[in-house]
Amino acid sequence: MSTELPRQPEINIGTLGHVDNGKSTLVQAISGVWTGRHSEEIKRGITIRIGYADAAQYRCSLCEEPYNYYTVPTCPVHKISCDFVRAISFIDCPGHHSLMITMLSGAALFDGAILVTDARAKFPQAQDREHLEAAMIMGVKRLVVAQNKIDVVDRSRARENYREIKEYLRQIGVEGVPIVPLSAQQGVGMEALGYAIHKYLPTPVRELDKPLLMPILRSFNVNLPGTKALMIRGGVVGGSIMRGEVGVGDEIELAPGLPKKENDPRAEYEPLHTVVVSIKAGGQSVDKATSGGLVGLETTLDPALTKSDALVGNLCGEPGTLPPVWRSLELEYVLFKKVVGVEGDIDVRQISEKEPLVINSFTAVTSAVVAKRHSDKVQLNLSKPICAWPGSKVTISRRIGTGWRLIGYGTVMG
Ligand SMILES: Nc1nc2c(ncn2[C@@H]2O[C@H](COP(=O)(O)OP(=O)(O)O)[C@@H](O)[C@H]2O)c(=O)[nH]1
Ligand SMILES: [Mg+2]
Ligand SMILES: [Zn+2]
Repeated sequence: MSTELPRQPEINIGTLGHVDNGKSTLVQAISGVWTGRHSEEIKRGITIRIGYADAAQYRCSLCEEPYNYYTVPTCPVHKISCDFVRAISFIDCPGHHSLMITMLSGAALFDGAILVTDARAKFPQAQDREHLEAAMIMGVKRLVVAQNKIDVVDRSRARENYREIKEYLRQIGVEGVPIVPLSAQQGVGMEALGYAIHKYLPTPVRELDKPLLMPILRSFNVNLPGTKALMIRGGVVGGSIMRGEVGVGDEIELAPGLPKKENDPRAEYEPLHTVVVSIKAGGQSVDKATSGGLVGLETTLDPALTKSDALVGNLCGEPGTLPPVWRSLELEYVLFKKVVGVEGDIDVRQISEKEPLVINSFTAVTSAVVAKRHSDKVQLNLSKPICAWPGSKVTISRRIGTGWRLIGYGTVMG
């Protein structure tokens, strides 16, 4: 079930929190969409890719605040039709601790976030902390906490856990965040969550007059095998618009593009220039799209170039306005004192020369080797180039145990 949206979503709300806390269940309870649609994810029961689900918010004029927000147009209590408030889009991040890198590429697109916690577990669990850190580095300023699974704890545990959450948020300097006790699975407390989303995750002011900037999160070949030449659709790229807008017929550029020698990531990269043929936003065909939700652009590119997520991590924008492309990157960096994404107390050791790291920049992920380090600056050789402005932030992850863990962040130097 996916309800028809009256409009393109206007805000991206990310989910944060430890695996199995109920992020995907919560998104499903609000939107009706189970984001782990891929067969492998269904088999393993965890979200692997970043999932999207859209929902509309409605307000009943007779229901009492804060229990007056619904995701259906008719109030289930009063059976009257509600006022449309706005359409929202959820970016559901993968839960598993080994998928931090994937989580980071989604976090770049969050306008606000819901931290989903498990009332049974002592807060914070390892990925609660790691996701919170990541969101703060990525500049996510607005947060709502969904204190989930209150159906399986007693009142005193629910209260104790509420205090754990409050105290931790205070310690890390995150103030004025609502904590909504609920059960996503039982659908209890969801109207109050709707109210908190409306009140604490407002739609940001958009820079519509700036040139288009859209980090790419998906790319596909939408043609079925054996499609006749005349019927072939151009390559499709999907992402979320950070600023500006895009219209059918617009010329766009994708950078860094693709390696000049096919399938050789060591080769020099070349940006792609193309034209937008059609646009999908909020599940509908539109002539123009702007920020909010996943936007799909059909282009005149050869679909072979966009197949199987080949262009994920590219920046899409108005030609000539995209940032420089870097193969070797100099960063001013800050490391955390402790590794946040693991249980226990592990110090983050200094970065050393020749060490392999992973860098996330917008939706791009690349492995890197440390070429040089002196005090708080590091020079990295990237396995794949990235497109980023001097001054823009990237996250730094290191292999610890079985996965890549967030250990700090850097600022691109010009
Ligand atoms: N008892 C209870 N179980 C829940 C609740 N929400 C989610 N779950 C269960 O917790 C497990 C993990 O949920 P999921 O949404 O996949 O977690 P995610 O890894 O954070 O996306 C599933 O078995 C859910 O059915 C809840 O409110 N109460
Ligand atoms: Mg999930
Ligand atoms: Zn009502």
